[in-house]
Amino acid sequence: MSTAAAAPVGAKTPLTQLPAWKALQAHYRQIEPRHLRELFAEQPGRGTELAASFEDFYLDYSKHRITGETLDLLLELAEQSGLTEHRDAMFAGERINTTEGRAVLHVALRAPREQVIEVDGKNVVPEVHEVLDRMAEFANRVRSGAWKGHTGKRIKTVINVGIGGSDLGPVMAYEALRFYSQREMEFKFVSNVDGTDFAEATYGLSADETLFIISSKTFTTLETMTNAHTARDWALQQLGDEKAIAKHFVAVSTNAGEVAKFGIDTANMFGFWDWVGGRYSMDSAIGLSTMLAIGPEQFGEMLAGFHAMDEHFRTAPLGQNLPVIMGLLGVWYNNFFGAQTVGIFPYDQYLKRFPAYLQQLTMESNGKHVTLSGDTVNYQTGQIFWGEPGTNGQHSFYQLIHQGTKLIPSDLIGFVETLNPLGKHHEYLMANVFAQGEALAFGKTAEQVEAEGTKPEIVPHRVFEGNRPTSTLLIQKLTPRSLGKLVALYEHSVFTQGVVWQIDSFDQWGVELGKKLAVDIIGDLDGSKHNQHDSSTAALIANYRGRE
Ligand code: G6Q
Repeated sequence: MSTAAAAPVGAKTPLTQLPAWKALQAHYRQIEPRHLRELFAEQPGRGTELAASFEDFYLDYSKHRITGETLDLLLELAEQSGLTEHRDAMFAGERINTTEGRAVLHVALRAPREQVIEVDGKNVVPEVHEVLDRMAEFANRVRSGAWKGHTGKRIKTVINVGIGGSDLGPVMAYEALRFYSQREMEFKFVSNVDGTDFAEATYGLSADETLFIISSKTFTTLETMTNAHTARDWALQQLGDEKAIAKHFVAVSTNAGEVAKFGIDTANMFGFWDWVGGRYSMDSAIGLSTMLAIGPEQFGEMLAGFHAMDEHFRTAPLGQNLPVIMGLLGVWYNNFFGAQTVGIFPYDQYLKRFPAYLQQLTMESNGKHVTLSGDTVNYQTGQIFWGEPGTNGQHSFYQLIHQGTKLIPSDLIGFVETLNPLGKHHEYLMANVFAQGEALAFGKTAEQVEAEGTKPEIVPHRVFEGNRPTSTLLIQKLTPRSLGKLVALYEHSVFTQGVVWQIDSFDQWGVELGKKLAVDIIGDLDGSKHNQHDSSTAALIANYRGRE
């Protein structure tokens, strides 16, 4: 086990100098003019040949502008980029987050008890399970009503206070797994420093039935600490006794000192470690609200799903490896077709927060402009991820994907079984998944439009060029386990891309500057400071102050 702080794999050939990159550039010129209609006509078995599966996940990537050769070249690019070595370094606990000198071990959060994963010679898996066990004990007490609030009542509402990685995973997982949640309890999430978020979340609530989970890795984040103090005041105002805090506040953090200073008993603190990145932390104690909602057993199922996908990523040959294939297809469009964005369209209402979750995972991880060695990249890195659940998006922005001028490769995610069978709803939903993939790929020609008797001047407006690529991911059913696999699939896809782009996917320095400037400007707003600003910012501050 290495304890080195240096990059895990040796000096790199610049990406654009790799033989596979050059071959892909030449290959792109052959593929770009080709239409999916031709590619399908030429390869009768394409629909099943360009597909891969793992357990109940079936990934159809045949509607991509690729041939078998494209995939071979992309796989060569992954190999020449050292993907397997980087992957193994991550699983071995090496400090692959070089700019922060940290290991990247979210995979340890879902490792079974008996697995050994070492950081600096120490097996971290026992600590992971120790915290999971404490969380489970706490969750069982709250869920059963054994945990009583200050006035002896059971907890009815749980409010997670956190932001970014300490919010998006918990809220996404709660929404996704709401079907499995304890319905007598209500779960809310406060993240924004905008007081509206707190005010609306607590509107009409009784503090004596409310539990706050203050989730912050650092316990210093402005938004979370502001909301946490407001929550404390709100609770004290209703309960009128400092002793009540111990019954209504718990903390999830790596910073015991700050937790104690805030007034939360560290016996009610659930810890995690510096090798858990914020956006990779939903399996750590940051997932406490998820465990409270669905119970320890189902939470364990979710972790088992993550772990299953980890093992698939770690062991499956690259050409059958779902995260690798998805990651490389992203590279193909980003770096060769120049596609700027990726559409994420889950056809499941429970996944309504999944696109927002993925935005942080993908864009904070791979939105980088320098390589691991500090050189400015001369190619594009992270794509812009966005999306909404289907079918809603079809009645708004899909127009641009079908007939606009931009290429937007999209992921369509569907489930074979619904959790809420109601008449023919599910068949209609799934018919739309398949119809969209088909329409985007094959479009509608002018001849077809004319044959329908359309007036000649209207024909061009009704033509669909097609050749719009999609992946379709078909999963059996939305369960804690399949959610775990789904999230891990994208985590490792992001990793794959980061390795190819030679960047640090695990730091987030880009978040810092705005945070620091905001702290300075607070002084300008309350008049305690008179910082120098550019003329625009100075005028905005003056305008705001003049109108208060
Ligand atoms: C995620 C980022 C960021 C972080 C938040 C909250 O990878 O680091 O989104 O999660 O800024 O940080 P704290 O948990 O420390 O409050």
